[in-house]
Amino acid sequence: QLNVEICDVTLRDGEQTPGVSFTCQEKVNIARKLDEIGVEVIEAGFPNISEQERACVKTVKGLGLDARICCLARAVREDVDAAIDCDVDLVSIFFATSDLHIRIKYKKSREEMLEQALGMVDYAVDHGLNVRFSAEEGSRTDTEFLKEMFRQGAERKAAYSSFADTVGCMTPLEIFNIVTELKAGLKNPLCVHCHNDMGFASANTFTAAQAGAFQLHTTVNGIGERAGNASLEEVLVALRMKNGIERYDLTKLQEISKMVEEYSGIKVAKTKAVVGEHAFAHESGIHIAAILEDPATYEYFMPEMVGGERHFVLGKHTGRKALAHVVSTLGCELSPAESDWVLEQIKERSAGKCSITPEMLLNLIKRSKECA
Ligand code: HCA
Repeated sequence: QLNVEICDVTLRDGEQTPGVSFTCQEKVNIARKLDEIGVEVIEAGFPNISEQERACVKTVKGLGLDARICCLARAVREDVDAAIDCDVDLVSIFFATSDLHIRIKYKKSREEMLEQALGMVDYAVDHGLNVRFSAEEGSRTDTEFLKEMFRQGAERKAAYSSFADTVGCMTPLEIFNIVTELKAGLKNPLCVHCHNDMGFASANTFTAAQAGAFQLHTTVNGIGERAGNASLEEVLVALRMKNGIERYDLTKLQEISKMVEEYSGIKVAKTKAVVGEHAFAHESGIHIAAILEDPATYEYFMPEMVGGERHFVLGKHTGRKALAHVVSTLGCELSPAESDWVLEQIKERSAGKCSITPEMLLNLIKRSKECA
């Protein structure tokens, strides 16, 4: 089995989704649900951005959850002071390590930035904090510099080194290779933080774990800046299905997904893996006929595993068996001629892009008795 832990960053990076701002009560509800699922670390916020944010990180820390509470800090004194004030279990001290970011944002040399960041690692460690030493832009950073940064961070007692694919520019093979290389000389556990700009965030996160990354960053529904982050639900399902990791309570995944959808106002795509409305919906008559015999024919994992339900949808591809099944769930029965007539009506309506509601079906069943 892979040796991993989850650090869910919904309450911090997830809240950096344009237009998203959670109330403190919403953060508390999400944190409790993450804790019930068994997530090991919850990144609760960025306490130096406002008094309310700081107060809320303290509130989340004060809940006494099993999960450890983490917060974000730039490599500057006031951010680390805010983390100390919140008494978090882990502080992520980050700076952007790529030459592009160092030139544009900091206007300092790499060495000067590293010195400043290491000074903040020392400062946090001296104040009793566990530190995650985080390379924002790790994926576009000179590998030798990254190794040197992580080597020095570990020497200064950073508990973790963290690699961020900040602009989501990596493919699974690339992340496998870089994680393998970084891991080789590393004295502390490696974290990965993957963005979704090419749609690879969850795949990259899981692949990084296969290459030896320990702490995996996720957000519920994959929300986050731009195209978002790795999805908690996708990563946890992959850990269960591909690695047999049983300790997370996946039955709460649909519940937490709906909670975050409501609080964030960011609608989950119907086709989203694991939690989308269509994740366990079937329309094809061929598929439904097989599923009625054995759901494993067209479902890799069962909806119950993630707190979901299977749905059969009637439409253009519906066959006789599927129709008979759906009709029987409404307590009705159709003769072969009635069934053919209803099928014809369904196909006609779905060609007009009209979806078939249960009421519509009941009406068709009734009319079939007169028309067929
Ligand atoms: C950001 C920082 C970060 C990384 C944080 C971390 C990123 O740009 O907001 O590594 O802990 O995406 O690079 O979220």
